[in-house]
Amino acid sequence: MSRGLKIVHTADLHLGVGLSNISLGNEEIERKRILDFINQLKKIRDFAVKEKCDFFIIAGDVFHHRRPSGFVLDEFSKIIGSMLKEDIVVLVVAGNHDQPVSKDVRPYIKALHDIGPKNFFYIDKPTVKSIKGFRSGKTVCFICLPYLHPTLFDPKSYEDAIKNIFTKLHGKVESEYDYLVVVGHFLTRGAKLSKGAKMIIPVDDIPISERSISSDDVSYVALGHVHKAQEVAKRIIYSGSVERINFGEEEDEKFFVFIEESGGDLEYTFEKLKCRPMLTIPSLRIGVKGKSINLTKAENPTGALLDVLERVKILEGAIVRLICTLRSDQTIDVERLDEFFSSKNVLHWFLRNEPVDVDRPIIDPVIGKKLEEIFEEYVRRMFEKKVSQDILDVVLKEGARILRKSMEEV
Ligand SMILES: [Mn+2]
Repeated sequence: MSRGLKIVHTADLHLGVGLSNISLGNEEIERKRILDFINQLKKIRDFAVKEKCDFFIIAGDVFHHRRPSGFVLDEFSKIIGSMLKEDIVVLVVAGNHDQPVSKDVRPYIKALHDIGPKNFFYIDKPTVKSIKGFRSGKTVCFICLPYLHPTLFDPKSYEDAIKNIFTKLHGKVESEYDYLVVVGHFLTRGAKLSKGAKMIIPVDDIPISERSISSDDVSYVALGHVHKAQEVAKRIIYSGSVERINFGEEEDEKFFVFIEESGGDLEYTFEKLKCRPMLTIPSLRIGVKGKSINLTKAENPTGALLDVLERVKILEGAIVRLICTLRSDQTIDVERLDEFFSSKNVLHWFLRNEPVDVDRPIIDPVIGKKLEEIFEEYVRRMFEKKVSQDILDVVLKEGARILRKSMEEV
């Protein structure tokens, strides 16, 4: 009896990150956190081995940093090696984090590819590749679309450029295959972002239509880049990241996707990954309203804060972010909070002191002007008569957007 084709699709492993944009400030905690991500990959690997999958697809962003540590590189290599031994084909299509910033630099992961294992592929250029699965004997033709940086294109025609690349690759597809699968790393227009994902997607990303990278004969589109798992459209899927990468993903559940051949077609299910809880206090999710815990009127701010915390359900192993508002003459007894949180077995907690009105424009205290105004003045002074009005407008608009974004970033 012939076996059906089986594929696992994951993406956005971001191995090596503790929390993106946030320093945990403690090596042991960082290490535990890095292991969280590695352990998620192990779980997915175990699933693929148990199910005797043909293909293990990673749709970009393997390592968080362009120079992963030896530990992270070795752990990844061991996990991949154990799948290769089981005759699983591992296909990695490069995400933005996998690509070097300069042409002269090579990504570490390419070294694994260059050893030349028969069933490991790292693809960093748009490529068509037909591969026969060892288990099912079914041939999958992969159209691989690594992340293509928008700055390499005219922003107005970015989407057309991607669409042309897809069409060109599609034209190269030979007829000898059982299923046609696209693997890509892009922001698509239909994608929903995690609640705080503004800070995860590169600021210069240009969303493209999911239709631009698919066609009717494609059985499945395996996407990476957006960290929230979702079906953008039928057969067009983001597996999402494997762990919550920062507080922007606090409310996300995490998954990988299991794809199985059924009646001449590919069906897919989201497989849930248990991951470490993250908790911002206050948040409506836990019934504590407001943007911050206002302690400015408390005589004993530590006591008042602990009163709030006593009412909250804090999950074991959580990473907790406290947002409080304190007067400059008030202090919090860190030792008492440490005691409280270690009694709850949290992995890590930290406190952020927010000004009372977090929405107010950011004023430079010396010049007394809004940062956006200062930026505009500077750009006008430097470039007003040197570049066209069109370019000036784009610079001002984009600059203001990046400024606002950087202010939001936590
Ligand atoms: Mn990405």
